[in-house]
Amino acid sequence: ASAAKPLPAYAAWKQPDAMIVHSANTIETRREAFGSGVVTPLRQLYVRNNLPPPDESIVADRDAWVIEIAGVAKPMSLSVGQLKSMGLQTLAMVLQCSGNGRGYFPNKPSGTPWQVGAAGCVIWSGLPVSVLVEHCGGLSAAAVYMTGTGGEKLPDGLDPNMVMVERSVPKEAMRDALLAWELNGEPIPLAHGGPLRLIVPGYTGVNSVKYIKRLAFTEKESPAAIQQTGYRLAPPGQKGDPTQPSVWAMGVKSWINTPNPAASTLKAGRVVVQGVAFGGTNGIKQVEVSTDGGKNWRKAELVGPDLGRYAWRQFALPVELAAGEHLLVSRATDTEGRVQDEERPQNSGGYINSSWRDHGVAVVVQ
Ligand code: MSS
Repeated sequence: ASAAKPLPAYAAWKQPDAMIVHSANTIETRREAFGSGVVTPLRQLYVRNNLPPPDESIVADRDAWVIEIAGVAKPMSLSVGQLKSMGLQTLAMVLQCSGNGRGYFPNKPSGTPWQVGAAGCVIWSGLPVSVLVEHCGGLSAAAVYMTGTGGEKLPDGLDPNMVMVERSVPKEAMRDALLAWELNGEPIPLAHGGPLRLIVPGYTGVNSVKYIKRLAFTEKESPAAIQQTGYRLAPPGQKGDPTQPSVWAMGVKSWINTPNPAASTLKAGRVVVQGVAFGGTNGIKQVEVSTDGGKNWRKAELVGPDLGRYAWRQFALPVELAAGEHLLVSRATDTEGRVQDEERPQNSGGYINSSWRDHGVAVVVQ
């Protein structure tokens, strides 16, 4: 086996044995490191950057960071210090990379082969975008999308549209969106988008733009490649293009974290099957567990605090396992009755894999 890659400097404070370092910009939480608390500790939270993060100096004076607001009746620029005087909301949310679960696509799409760990359930505090919009006199009549621009310094000599992180989501997504300055009760670390991050709850990670420097309500989607051709559900073998669906809202998903063969060998007898389940923009109604690869199902118990519709729920089911091989799987249902898919959605980017079959855990009991 090749030696584990070290954590990059900007994320050196992460817990090394909890993480899989795919590259300096793609760092995954190990399945066995999720633990059994509902909130993912920051030292265990995954990191994904499309561009290298800006210099640490941008978080030296957090309140001085300025964001430009456009596509509203009264466009303006506001500092984080000013935003803090305008309102406050806190929400728990599953932050999940669009490509989480890509590692289970058999055709190996290009991109990081994430397993389950490009996700976490975290708590953001900041100003509701709806309050900000009201402060700015309301949306411009032409607004269709909410477009956020990342504050990275772009490499010289390249067409900005090819590299910049600028994402558009339907303007309706502003309903519970935040401009956040705090994560799990701390100023947002640079690695996770401090000093200011757009939070679009229920949508995949790429839509929550870090170090946001501009929020615009636009008539058209961003011209950036990351919007036009990236993060599109392209049929297998095809390139992304703007006619295909954009990767926006997340689907119903669950997976088992323990038992996990990577962490321990199992003795016959009672084990508690535990994991997490979330519904994207909806809460979770129930989770079923199967120890025979989906032939028979039993309802698990939802445990721990319910932190709201955008958070994940933990589930647990004690089962008796006999010696032999077992395929443990879980299947979630959201509050609107949508059931987690059995199969992955085939697409060339390896996005939004919510397949319960792919996320099963094979255990050998002695
Ligand atoms: N933002 C910015 N500005 N930049 C970048 O790069 N990335 C994305 C988001 N945001 C970016 C941003 C992605 S892609 C993701 S996932 C996320 O972020 C992550 O987060 P964290 O905090 O974890 O790192 Mo996929 O869909």
